[in-house]
Amino acid sequence: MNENEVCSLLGIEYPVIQGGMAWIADAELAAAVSNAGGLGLIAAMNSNGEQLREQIHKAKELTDKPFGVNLMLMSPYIEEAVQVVCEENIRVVTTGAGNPAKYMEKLNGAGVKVICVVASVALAVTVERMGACAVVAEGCESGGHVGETTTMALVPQVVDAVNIPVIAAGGIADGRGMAAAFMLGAKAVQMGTRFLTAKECNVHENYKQKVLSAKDRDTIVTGKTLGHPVRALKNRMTRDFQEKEKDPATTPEELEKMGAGALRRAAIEGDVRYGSCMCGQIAGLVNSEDTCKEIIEGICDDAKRRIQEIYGKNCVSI
Ligand code: TUI
Repeated sequence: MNENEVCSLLGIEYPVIQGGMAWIADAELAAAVSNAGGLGLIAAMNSNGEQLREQIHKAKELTDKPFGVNLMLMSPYIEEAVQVVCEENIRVVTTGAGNPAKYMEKLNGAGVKVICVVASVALAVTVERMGACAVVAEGCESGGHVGETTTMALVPQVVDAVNIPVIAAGGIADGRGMAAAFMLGAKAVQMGTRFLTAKECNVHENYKQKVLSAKDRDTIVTGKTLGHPVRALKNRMTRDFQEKEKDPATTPEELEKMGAGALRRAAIEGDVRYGSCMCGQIAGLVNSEDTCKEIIEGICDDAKRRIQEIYGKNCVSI
C-alpha cells in the first residue's frame, strides 16, 4: 500500500481501475485485476440479480482482495443489481451512462463507496454533492457509451471543480498515458481497452484479435441521433448503422433494434462483422496479450520512470 489517495481509499496497491465492460468484465477478469493489485470490477449491465450474485460469489472465491461492481444505469436490471450489491457486502461500485441520484442514498447507507463515471463537469459536481467518494472523468476517446469532451480537456476541468479524487479514463493504455493523467491532476486511471486483451479476459477470441490488430483510426462513434453515442471498432455493423442513421426514413425504433444485442453478438458469439466491438481509440497501441499483473505493474513502473526522468528520483511513488 502507498500514500496514493485512491489506493488508500480503496485498499488497493496500484492506482489502476478496470473499466466495467458489459458482457466482458466477469468474475475472472475482476479477480485477476484485483489479485494484481488494481481494482477489478464485475459488470452488472448484462446480468439479472441472481446472475450477478453468482459472479460475485465466484470472484470472492478467486480473490481476497477488494473488488467492485459496475452499475450501468441504463441496464434493465439496475434495481436488482443495486439490491444484490448491498446484500453481498460489496464495498465499492462504479456507475456509468447516467445520473445515479436515485441509488446514492441506498448504496451509501449500506456502506458501499460510490465512484461515478462522468463525462461532464456538471455531473461531477452533482455526484460529489450526493456523496460520491471519487469520480472517473471519462473522455470521449473511450470505448462504449461516450460523452463529447476529450480526456485532455475534461480531466483538468473536473479536477478544478471537485474536492474528491479524480480518476482519468479514455485513451490511456500505457505508462505515458498514466503519467499524462497524473499531470492533469488525476490520482488514478481507469482502463478498459487495455484489459480487453488481457490473458484473463474471456471476451471472444475474434474480438480480442480485432482489438490487437486495430490501428489509430479504426474506431467510430454511432448512435448520436439516439442520444446514446457508442464508440466501437469499424465493421459491417457500424457501416450499416451509419447509413441508416443518415437516412431520414429510418425510425429510432429501427436503429434501437439494430443496436440491441450487438455487443453480446461480438463479445460472446464472436461475430465481429455484425456485432458491436466496443473499444477505445487507444486500441492501436494495444498490441500484445498480457496478464493483468504484467499490464498493471508494467504501466505503473513505466509511468514512475517517466515522471522521475523529468522530476528526479523520490518525487513520486505509484
Ligand atoms: O457507461 C460507460 N460506457 C459504456 S456503458 C456500455 S453498455 C451499452 N450497451 C449497449 C448499448 C449502449 C451501451 C458500454 N459502454 N461509460 C461511462 C460513461 N458515462 N460515459 C459517459 C457517461 C455519461 C454520459 C452522460 C454519464 C452521464 C451522462 O449524463 C447523465 C445526466 O443525466 O447528466
